[in-house]
Amino acid sequence: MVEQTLERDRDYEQEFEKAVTIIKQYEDFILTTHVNPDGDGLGSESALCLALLSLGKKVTIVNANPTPDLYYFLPERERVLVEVPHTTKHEVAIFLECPDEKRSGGVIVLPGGATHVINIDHHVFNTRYGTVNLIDPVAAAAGEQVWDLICALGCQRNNRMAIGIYTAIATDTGHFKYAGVTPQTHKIIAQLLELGVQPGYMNEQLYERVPAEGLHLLARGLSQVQYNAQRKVGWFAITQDMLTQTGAKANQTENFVNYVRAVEGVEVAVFFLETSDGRIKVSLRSRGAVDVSTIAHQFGGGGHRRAAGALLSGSMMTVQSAVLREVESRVTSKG
Ligand SMILES: [Mn+2]
Repeated sequence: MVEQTLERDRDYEQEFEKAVTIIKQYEDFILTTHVNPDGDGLGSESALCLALLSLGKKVTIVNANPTPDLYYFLPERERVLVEVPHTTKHEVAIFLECPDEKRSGGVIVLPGGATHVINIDHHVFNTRYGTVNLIDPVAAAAGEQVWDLICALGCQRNNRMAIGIYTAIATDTGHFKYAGVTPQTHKIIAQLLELGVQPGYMNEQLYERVPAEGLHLLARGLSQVQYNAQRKVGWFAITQDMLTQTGAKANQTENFVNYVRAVEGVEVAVFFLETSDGRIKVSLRSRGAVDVSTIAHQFGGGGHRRAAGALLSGSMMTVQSAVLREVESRVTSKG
């Protein structure tokens, strides 16, 4: 199957200029990203916050969920508030990779939550809810778009900003391995290294601080991986009981699904996580032939062609059978 060609919005350049003008003009900013924030959202927030502060702006960061322990090395992370809904009005709201405004978890309510809304995203599905919309599915991470913006703002760039952008791009590309990586990705990374980012330090922060409990939980999960008859679909689940028994935290499971996609022959990997409120978080990874974002969409979630997810109500059994049935049918038809 031929993959769709991804393109930037046609008016991207104009919208980009508008964003730069607004940022230069206003003083009071609020930044947010999607629920269960990841390295791209948090790293972009960190870098953009530093850039805005360096221009003398006032910056508030509000997310729907706390920052996972993994990202505690990010500059300005102590500034992140977890407050839903956030009721203080700000002049400019910047949404980082929220395909629609609700993905922020209701942190900023639109319309009316801010005078200007800058929507920065690299997802294909985006409802263009901003007063300015920077939508670029060619970007490997929203961090690439944010770096362009920081450069255009003319502020003094530094190592602390570079750490956020490096984190954003590294985590969204599986450390520069995935299909979304472009020459532009590496050009940006080169600039970040010139600002003193140490790849060894970043690797240690991002991948070599795995808590022992997390490794134990992974071992438990992987011992229960199942495959469909053709071995093209692989999956496993982590329950609240398994978390309690191992002492691991739910946010330590972020990369678990990738171990299954790495199995030879597997087209789609699925990971099911029982959340503390009894819902099931589904993570989907594809090798590329199957577009898992459309599957996630069908279950109320979203994401990218190769990486997507959704949060479902229902028992582990019901959710597993519904999702796996859909995945199987797509793998068979290569849709
Ligand atoms: Mn992203």
